[in-house]
Amino acid sequence: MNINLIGAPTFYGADKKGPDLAPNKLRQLGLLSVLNKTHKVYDLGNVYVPTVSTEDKFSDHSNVKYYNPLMNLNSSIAHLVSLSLKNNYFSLVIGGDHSVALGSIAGISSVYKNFGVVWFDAHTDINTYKTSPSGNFHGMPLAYAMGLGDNGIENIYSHGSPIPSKNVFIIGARDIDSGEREFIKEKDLKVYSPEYIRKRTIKGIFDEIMENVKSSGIEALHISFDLDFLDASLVPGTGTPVGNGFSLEDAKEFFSLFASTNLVKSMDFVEYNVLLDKNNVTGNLSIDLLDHIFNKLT
Ligand code: 4U7
Ligand code: MN
Ligand code: MN
Ligand code: MN
Repeated sequence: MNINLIGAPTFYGADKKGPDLAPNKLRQLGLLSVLNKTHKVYDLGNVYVPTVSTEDKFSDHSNVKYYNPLMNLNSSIAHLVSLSLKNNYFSLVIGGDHSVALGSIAGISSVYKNFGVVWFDAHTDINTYKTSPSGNFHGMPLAYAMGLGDNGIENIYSHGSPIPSKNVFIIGARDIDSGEREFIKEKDLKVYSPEYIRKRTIKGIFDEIMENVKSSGIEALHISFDLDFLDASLVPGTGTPVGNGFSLEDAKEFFSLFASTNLVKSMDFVEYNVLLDKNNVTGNLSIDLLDHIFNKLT
């Protein structure tokens, strides 16, 4: 297939430097040659992110750090993702922290009427400015994508629309804030905890999700992969690691299964913090994982 590679070099959503360096670091570690093995890759470079000084992080919003630059970045990402999908190009967004997933989802929503989001994460990222304990946007992108935030997805991308909560599948969450728990209940969100996944097996979870996908007539899937889905011991280079997570093999098994559906049209790969990494362990593991999934995608 044809892939548009889009770098989204920001740390603003995490308020911790390092994820901004990830797109270029992954290129250095061989990302392009891995993707080029079986696909034609167009590297569109990195989306522009303006420099904002730390004193100004709350200047646009009293509860959300770096609000305007992140909304603007997400508009640009949405536009690039939309153009990619319209032309039948796979869209691969390399973060950056997880705030950039909002742009991906906004872009996809302008092309597919009924699509699903498979969110691999130790967190659920559904805080709003009202519930967020940190003010960090990377804990909020799914809330904005579902229309729960203070800014509708149509304002971020005029052709976009919010994703219905029934089309969201969160895999691996194990660190959930109290405000998020309320949304999960209220919206009846599908959140698959490590305990539930271990009990039902990875194939069992996949089957359960695909039953939903089929019965809702979902025509495309977006994978949003946060590195902290993996166990903290495997990923020193991520900003908010959590234990009781998954192995590399688990992630690969999930990817193989989803790739086999032929529904996956786009992906985010986020939360690689280059400055926290030790001996490129997380960087090399990222390349290994991306190699695996793009080998399976056709
Ligand atoms: B990530 C947190 F409070 N929930 O909102 C928050 F625990 O993209 C963490 O999943 C968010 O890594 C983690 O700040 C965001 C916190
Ligand atoms: Mn996340
Ligand atoms: Mn996370
Ligand atoms: Mn994180």
